[in-house]
Amino acid sequence: MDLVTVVATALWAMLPAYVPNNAAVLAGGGRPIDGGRTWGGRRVLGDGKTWRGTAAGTAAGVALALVLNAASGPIADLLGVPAVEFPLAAAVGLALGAMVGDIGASFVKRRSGRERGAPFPGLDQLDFVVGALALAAVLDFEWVTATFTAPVLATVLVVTPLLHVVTNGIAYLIGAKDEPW
Ligand code: CTP
Ligand code: MG
Ligand code: K
Repeated sequence: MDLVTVVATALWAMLPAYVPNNAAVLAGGGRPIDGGRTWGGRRVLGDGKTWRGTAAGTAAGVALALVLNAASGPIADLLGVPAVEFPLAAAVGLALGAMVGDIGASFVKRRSGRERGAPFPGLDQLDFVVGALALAAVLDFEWVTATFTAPVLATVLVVTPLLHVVTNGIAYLIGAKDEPW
């Protein structure tokens, strides 16, 4: 696999996992998933993890995967790389998994005494990657192993934190997000 194919595959295959967090920021609000409950004197998840944000984020990721499937042939031809197609199970796994990974990170943050919005470098940038790949693997193991070869996976782990920093910085600057992480 040449470098262009590796990078194109990594970015394309992760798009349904990248979009949910941003959609959740735009759509978030309403009832928190933890219903305000606490554990050990701290919120289980906090007000930053809501049902509406989670549902909207998941829906946005799955919808994007379907749109990408419709466009993948011509774009792959243009780039001269093999097309990536998302089976529905993989699309749901990537999108919902990204949300679950982010929710899991909030659980860890609250247990370690970090208030809502506090940064946790490393976890903030990769929680959704781990969640997305893990749930996608549960729902469509063959697709994950065929798509995320070692070089593709390595590219994802390097490029995702960079993209996360840039997109969240932009979201902060345009006022969509309270913190730039
Ligand atoms: N959001 C949501 N539901 C989710 C994830 C995010 O409603 N499952 C919305 C919330 O409005 C949240 C915003 O997106 O405040 C930003 O997300 P994030 O940075 O993940 O949450 P934080 O508010 O920083 O909270 P935490 O410290 O728990 O990450
Ligand atoms: Mg945050
Ligand atoms: K987060």
